[in-house]
Amino acid sequence: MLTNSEKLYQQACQIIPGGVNSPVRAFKSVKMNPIYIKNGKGAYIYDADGNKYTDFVGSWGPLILGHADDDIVKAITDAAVLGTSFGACTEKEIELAQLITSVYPSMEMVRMVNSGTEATMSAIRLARGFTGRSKIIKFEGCYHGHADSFLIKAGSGVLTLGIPGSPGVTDGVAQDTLIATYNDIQSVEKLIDAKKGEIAALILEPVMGNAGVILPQDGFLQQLRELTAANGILLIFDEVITGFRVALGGAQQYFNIKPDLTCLGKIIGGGLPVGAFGGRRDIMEYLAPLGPVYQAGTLAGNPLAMAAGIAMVKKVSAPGFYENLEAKAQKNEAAVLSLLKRINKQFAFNRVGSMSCLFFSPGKVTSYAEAMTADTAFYAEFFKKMLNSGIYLAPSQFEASFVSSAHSDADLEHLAASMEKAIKELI
Ligand code: KE4
Repeated sequence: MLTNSEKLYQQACQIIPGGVNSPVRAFKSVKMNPIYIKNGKGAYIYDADGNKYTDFVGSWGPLILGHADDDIVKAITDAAVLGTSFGACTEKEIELAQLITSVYPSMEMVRMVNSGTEATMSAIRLARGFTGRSKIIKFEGCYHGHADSFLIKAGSGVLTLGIPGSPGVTDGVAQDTLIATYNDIQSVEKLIDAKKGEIAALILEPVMGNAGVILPQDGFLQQLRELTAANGILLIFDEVITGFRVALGGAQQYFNIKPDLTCLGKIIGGGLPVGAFGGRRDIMEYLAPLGPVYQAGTLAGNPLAMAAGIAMVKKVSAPGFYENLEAKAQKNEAAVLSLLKRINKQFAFNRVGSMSCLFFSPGKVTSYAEAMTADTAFYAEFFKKMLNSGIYLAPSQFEASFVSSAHSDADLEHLAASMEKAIKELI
């Protein structure tokens, strides 16, 4: 007897490639078919078969307040009855821009777009236009969305010249992306020395969140800031995950680094499609219609998305919000570390604020290479056991787990107990 999720997946596979609108939702790396979510409220989601899960994915980061937050839903419905889109200027665009730039001092100006990919893609084009240079540096394991310049693998050879990471990405595009190693400043110095005067920008996730969670080692971000400034290279922080997540002011506030450009997404849309990029006024004024670098979007600054984003940013800006979230995240970390000690396992648990990752690795994870030592087969079995215990985690070892303000102490105790049961059954 097929479950409702299985029936829906079969239908989807007939008309949607792989049955999904984004590959990671296909649950391939946990070797099962995807479940279909019917609705969510607070910390919980409910699938098409009526199963309830405590959700630690939060739509991959946006739902720092949990699902269907009353204030966000009201903001969207109030906006909807006034019109869903105008393709013209609205006051809400100014309000969200003011809210963002007031907590991100490095963002003297900001442009709204509809996704994280649009934000990073546009920031790269702007950096190339502003500097007149063509090459960019990214780090192996950092994900910046699916624009061609980012779907690049580390090539062989000392220059680690990029090679296409996907069919459809041309060699011409790939050759302008150089690949460095996160937390290895020498790998960046080598590229800069080899391509003097050719590099427009260096883009990174200040805390890696797409290879699991990997923290910048002491001084790495500061060294990048100094190195890029000394070589006329724009430093771009991709804070699509970390923005409004690890602190109100994102990783740049948490680590006290001032990038030239910042990309945002996820949380600033309150669950609706929103991305943004911004930074130094002299760079942002290169954007059309003021400057020569073209960038546009029919639904950019959409009034419903702006309303959701405004409601979200106002709520997370409330005094004590991040302190309360940190207390929850610390409680979760303490439970995990206590379990690892009791079972005498060297798995790595990495956390910044309310984003974390438990790697089923043989040791610490401070680099992409170490993250790749994680046992993905073990993770797949762990994921299924957690699902059966009513816990919804990312269907991949190489993603982040998120605590929201909607998670109660009881939810965190449920997580810890389920984790202990699942791991003890598997080791
Ligand atoms: P979107 O285009 O998916 O809105 O954002 C791309 C992006 C850019 N930068 C960072 C640091 C990101 O994490 C992302 C997207 N994150 C993934 C999950 N980690 C989205 C999930 C998916 O692809 O379905």
